[in-house]
Amino acid sequence: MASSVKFSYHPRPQNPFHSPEPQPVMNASRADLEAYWMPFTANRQFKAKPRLLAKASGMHYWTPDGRQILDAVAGLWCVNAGHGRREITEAVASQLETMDYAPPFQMGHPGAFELANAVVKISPAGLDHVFFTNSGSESVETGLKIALAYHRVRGDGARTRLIGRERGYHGVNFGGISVGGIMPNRKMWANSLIPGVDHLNHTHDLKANAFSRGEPAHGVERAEELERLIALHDASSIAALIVEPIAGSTGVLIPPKGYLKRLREICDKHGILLIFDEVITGFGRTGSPFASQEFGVTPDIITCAKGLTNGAVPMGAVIVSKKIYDAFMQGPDGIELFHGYTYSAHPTACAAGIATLAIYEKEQLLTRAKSLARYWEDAAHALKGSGSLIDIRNYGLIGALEFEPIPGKPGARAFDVYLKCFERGLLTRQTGDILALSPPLIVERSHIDQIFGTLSDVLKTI
Ligand code: PXG
Repeated sequence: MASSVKFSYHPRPQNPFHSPEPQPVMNASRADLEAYWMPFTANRQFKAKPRLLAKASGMHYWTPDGRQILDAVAGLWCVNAGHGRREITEAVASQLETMDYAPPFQMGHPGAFELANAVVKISPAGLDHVFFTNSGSESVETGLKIALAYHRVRGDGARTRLIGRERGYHGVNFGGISVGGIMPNRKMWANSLIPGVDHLNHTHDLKANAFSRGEPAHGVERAEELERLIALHDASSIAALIVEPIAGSTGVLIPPKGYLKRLREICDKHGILLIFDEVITGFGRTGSPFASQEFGVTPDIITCAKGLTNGAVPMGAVIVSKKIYDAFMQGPDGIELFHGYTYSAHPTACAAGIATLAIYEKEQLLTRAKSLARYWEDAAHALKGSGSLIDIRNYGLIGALEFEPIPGKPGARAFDVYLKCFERGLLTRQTGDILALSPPLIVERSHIDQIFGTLSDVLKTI
């Protein structure tokens, strides 16, 4: 049966920065939804019963029929300064009017250099060069390519092997799914994954660590897996290890105490580069600008995206150490890295990034999670005991609830919770039987109360 979908907000409001009143523009039938092949979505299920968002401001979305939805996931871990920030809109509009596009190869524009400097300013000491991409996935491919090329330009070209981790998510391109550790993202392309990749075990251990607050106490020994893989392959064949400091997509897996430090030590001992994929943890999510600073472990390369532009314009970045950059700046003058994108450092994205970082600084948002972390943690753990919960975990302004799966129906319970939350005006993110939470960093205590109050109500129904 065709369902009718109303898009009741005018996509281009008269006032360029805010639409005072919703203006109906179209009614879409089921057929109108067909052409768009939605990413990471159950298309048929969705199109039979769509969930649409039409407007956003601050901590909230609105559905086309005007229902207000509290955003407990910052869009998709990216709208860290909250929705509809006028400073970003104005910067983007003004950039488009001044110069819409500039070629990034053998040419530059001021915004690219300004944004790179602004990123370096908040990066861990020693990470001081920035390569721009258009997404987290491209940042990962770029980071892996830089790591491989780094060893080669130094005359250590036998280091071709990459190490990832089970349950790691590094985007959807071939390098990223190869080092990534999510079965459905890999199995269709099993024969096309890049060769010479191995994986550490993931660190999730419910038996030892369920209901931990912050970093779990048990599991530092899992870092020794890296020594085992080195013994198997020999360090001289390994270029880099890539891990998310906190694994986001596979359900918020917080690193055990001391684990990341130990990985750094082992990498140092064997000349292996350490890449932190901070696409989610970057830009204030943990209470520091990057998780690297939060956990006191400096990688050689950081990959990031999302919060860099507050989600307003697609953009990613790869931040590398001086050691790495300098290794390429040797030999005869010429192109040092045969890599880049038509839209690397796109002027519009740079304008959005500069405005975003200015907001973060002015409002101290990159450390705001620290001051709210305890309140957030207490509110999350107050749910303990209700609704089939087998774990609650948290760090900074990240949280996750894990549910006992319904036998034979993995993911169904958390999806049910996700749908019921949405019906009650709360946007969360479901992955397997885990519900992830990561509100914009402008979140207030009253929003936190509402998030966990709604969850508490929903958990009584499952
Ligand atoms: N690395 C990490 C650590 C990510 O979290 C990417 C790379 C890829 O970024 P792009 O911009 O190419 O999507 C991500 C993306 C979820 C979810 O459900 C998380 C992401 C994407 C989609 C869903 O938590 N993170």
